[in-house]
Amino acid sequence: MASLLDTSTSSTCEAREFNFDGLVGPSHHHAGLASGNVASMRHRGTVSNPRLAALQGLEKMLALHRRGVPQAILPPLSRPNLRLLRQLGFRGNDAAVLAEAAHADQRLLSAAYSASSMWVANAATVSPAADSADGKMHFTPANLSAKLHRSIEHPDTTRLLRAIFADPARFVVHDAVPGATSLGDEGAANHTRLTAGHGLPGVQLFVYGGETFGAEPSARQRFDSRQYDEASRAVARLHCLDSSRVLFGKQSAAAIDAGVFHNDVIAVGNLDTLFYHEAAFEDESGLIGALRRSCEAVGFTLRAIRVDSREVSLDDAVSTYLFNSQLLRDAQGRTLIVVPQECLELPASRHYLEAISTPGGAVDEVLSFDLRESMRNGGGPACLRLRVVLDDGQAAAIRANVFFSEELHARLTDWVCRHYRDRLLPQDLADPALLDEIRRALQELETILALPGFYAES
Ligand code: SUG
Repeated sequence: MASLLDTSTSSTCEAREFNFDGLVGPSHHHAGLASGNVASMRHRGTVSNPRLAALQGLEKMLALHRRGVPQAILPPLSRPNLRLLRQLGFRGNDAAVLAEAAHADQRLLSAAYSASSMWVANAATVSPAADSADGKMHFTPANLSAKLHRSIEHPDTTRLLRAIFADPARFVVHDAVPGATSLGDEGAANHTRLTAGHGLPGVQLFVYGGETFGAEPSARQRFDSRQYDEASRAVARLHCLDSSRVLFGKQSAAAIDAGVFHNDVIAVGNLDTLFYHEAAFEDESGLIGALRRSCEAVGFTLRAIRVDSREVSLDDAVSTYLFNSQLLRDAQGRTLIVVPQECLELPASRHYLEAISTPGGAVDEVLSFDLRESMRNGGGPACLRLRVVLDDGQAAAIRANVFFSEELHARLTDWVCRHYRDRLLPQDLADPALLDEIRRALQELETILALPGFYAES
């Protein structure tokens, strides 16, 4: 078999990066569960539209698929998570458990019903085979231990990834890193891979906010870190990465306090390019210098696009999610930047995007999407996708019907329109009819996606 490290490989061995987008689940609502995430906190208790949320996500997938960007889908996890509520001492049949939980604390019910698995950038960290000493692709599901509603995701995420990436000769899906606060791991949202080509060896940058064995955060820090250095280091070891091609960088405390709860709110990389705000890292020049040297050692030159605060302030970066964009190369080799429409509504980010997309600029085209339902919970275009580099053999080994097509889009749109409500408030979650509606929907979904039994086991 030709090695992926071989740049002269035939086209059958050429690797492409797939964006696996999270399909928004039918219980999407705004519960304000994520302190440190200013959009989530601001929209607590407001009415959501799960149907629109799912359709907005599908619209983005379709548009990128039509541009020739390899696109796939990850289904939502089963909700409500009754296992959580039973573990917390609520008893009786399912309806009784929901009623008791609603009576005790509405937020527990919201946690059990949260559709947060849609933000699949937090599902796992992924390392392509080209970077791993054993020549396999590695996944480590994120423990998401910082927030209750997210900490319950990883057992089912692990099952899901093992069901999709099932071939043990090609894929390794690890267990999540143990879930202490000081081992918090939030997955690919804090991880960027830089490379000259998706199938070629790359440099992996892990960004953390907290230090497992460091001092307590100073009293001046407003929000806690969600990603810890030792969790990132564990993932790098699990993935059999070459330590000379791995870097660990610290987020700036100012960024976390401004609402950068994941590094992908302030930086995004693609191929040889890192697009970031000057306030992203604690030691910007040290980190970018080290990154440049690592990229040179692998054989390519880092293209760093740095945005300073006079161009776009830190607060504007957080409110527009300019950096939570997807930087993509389309089938014609053009560079696209996929942004939420909020970026075009604020003059600073709009002017910035206009400037970089003029002829000869860093990008060829700006694509904006209305993702407002997800944005109200702090999830932009980049949060909604997990990047997975696959060569033809790896792609062929995936039996689930998760690769995007016009047909899959049509089937999922029809499925969403038949099963999803168009209005949901946190207090509606106590309605036992919602549980039945969601169960029926998910049962049908596992057939559409050829993932037999996935929801039955949840
Ligand atoms: O973990 N929001 C998610 C948003 C995740 C965004 N992901 C990335 N940046 N990659 C979070 O904070 C809000 C749920 C609520 O409040 O109902 C929430 O979980």
